[in-house]
Amino acid sequence: MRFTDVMIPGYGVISTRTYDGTIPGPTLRVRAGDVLHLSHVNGLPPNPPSHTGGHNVPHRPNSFNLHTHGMHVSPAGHADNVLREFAPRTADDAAAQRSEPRYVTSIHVPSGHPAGTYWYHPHLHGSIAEQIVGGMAGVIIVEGDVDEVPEIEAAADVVVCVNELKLKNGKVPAFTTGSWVTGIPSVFTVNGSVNPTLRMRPGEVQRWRLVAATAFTSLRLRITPERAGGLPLTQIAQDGVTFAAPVPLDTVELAMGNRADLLVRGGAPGVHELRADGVPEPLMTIQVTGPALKPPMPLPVSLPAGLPALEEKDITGPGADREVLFHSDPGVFPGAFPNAFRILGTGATPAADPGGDLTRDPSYGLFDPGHTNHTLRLGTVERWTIRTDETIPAHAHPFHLHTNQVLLTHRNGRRLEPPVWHDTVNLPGGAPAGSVTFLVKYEDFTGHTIAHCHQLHHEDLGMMQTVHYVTP
Ligand SMILES: [Cu+2]
Repeated sequence: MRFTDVMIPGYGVISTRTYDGTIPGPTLRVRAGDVLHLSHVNGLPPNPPSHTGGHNVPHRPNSFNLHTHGMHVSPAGHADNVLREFAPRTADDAAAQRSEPRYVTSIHVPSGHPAGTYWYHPHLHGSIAEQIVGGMAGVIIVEGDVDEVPEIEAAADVVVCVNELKLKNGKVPAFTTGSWVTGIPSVFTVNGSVNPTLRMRPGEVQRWRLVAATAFTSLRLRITPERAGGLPLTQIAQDGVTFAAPVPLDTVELAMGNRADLLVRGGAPGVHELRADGVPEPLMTIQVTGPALKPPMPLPVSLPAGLPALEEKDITGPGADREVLFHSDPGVFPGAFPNAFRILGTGATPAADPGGDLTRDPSYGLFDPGHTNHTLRLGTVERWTIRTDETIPAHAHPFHLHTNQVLLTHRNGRRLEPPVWHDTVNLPGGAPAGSVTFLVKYEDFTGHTIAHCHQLHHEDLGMMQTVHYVTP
């Protein structure tokens, strides 16, 4: 990881923190049973001198670590451990020309891990947003059963990684005020280019691995023009978990961190665009061109479901319901970051002064690395309901739990049929504000890790909780 000059076709050269000099970082391919060994050199400059304002403001912009988002792997030791810090050289180290520090990650991908599309990014509290909007994110593909479905095996395997960059004069500005996010428009790239062109033939089926490697913006994607027979979309997986059957759809909602695997079939020759609602420029242009495939490539009728479903009857005893509230208190703190982004309800971090003004309390509902918010016992099945009372329409709070996938059963009180596995579940703000309910079984791995809002500015400001997976 270094500062690198990167050419963004359609935008220009930018200077930013990268993995191996590219945006996105290199695509990693693994299989269930593999061990993923990664060596991380921190070639970034020394961190700025220590800051004021506590740990729930941006800090340590040149330290990082590694999160394998969505993967069911150990959160402990040298694996998917987001509580580690890969620090750069100190100013003294740099002056003495000591070598750049090296850190190692070793991740055992368990046998039986679902095959699908995952991603990786740094996850050090205090520097996540600034690093991800510089382009630090890449795709992890777990290969396996779904790839051997004949109709999918025949389809071109296309990564469509959407990165969201925040740039001023070709650089990511230091994250020094709370208005930083709203003050700079996002630049969206697909596989490192602004609006690249993808070609496909009439009748050809391609498999697109859509990855929302974004920090701030939830994407509601559609293909334009939408005339009948244009470019029909069929979803086969969400967040790395293959569906039991393909699902035709017109729009794809990807909150920050979500993935969707789609089968896309080229129709009549012509030009289409992949667009996100509210984003003025197309993300990608699709040219359907060349001789038609006759007959058109077929779509599968059934799929090898990535995970077995859970049901309400599996819930383990009383007390297995968690009610969590995402709540913000604007303008309550002194300094450059006046807004409090809190997680309240079951397991909330207690107030420093329980008798005082909770809206101004610097602890209440905010991240405290020394406090365990949720103790989760392996083998148990629980039901979580997450709500937001957020009234600011632009504030989406995607909830993300590390280590175990969650089965989304209800959105805004309405049952999903069938329920859908996720690792990140969006909670749209506005009136009425949203709620989601999911079932989750804690399996295989013990250790401390986190649950948090995947609006990563909120996360850096403390909208995060610790979870402790323990043996029963
Ligand atoms: Cu949030």
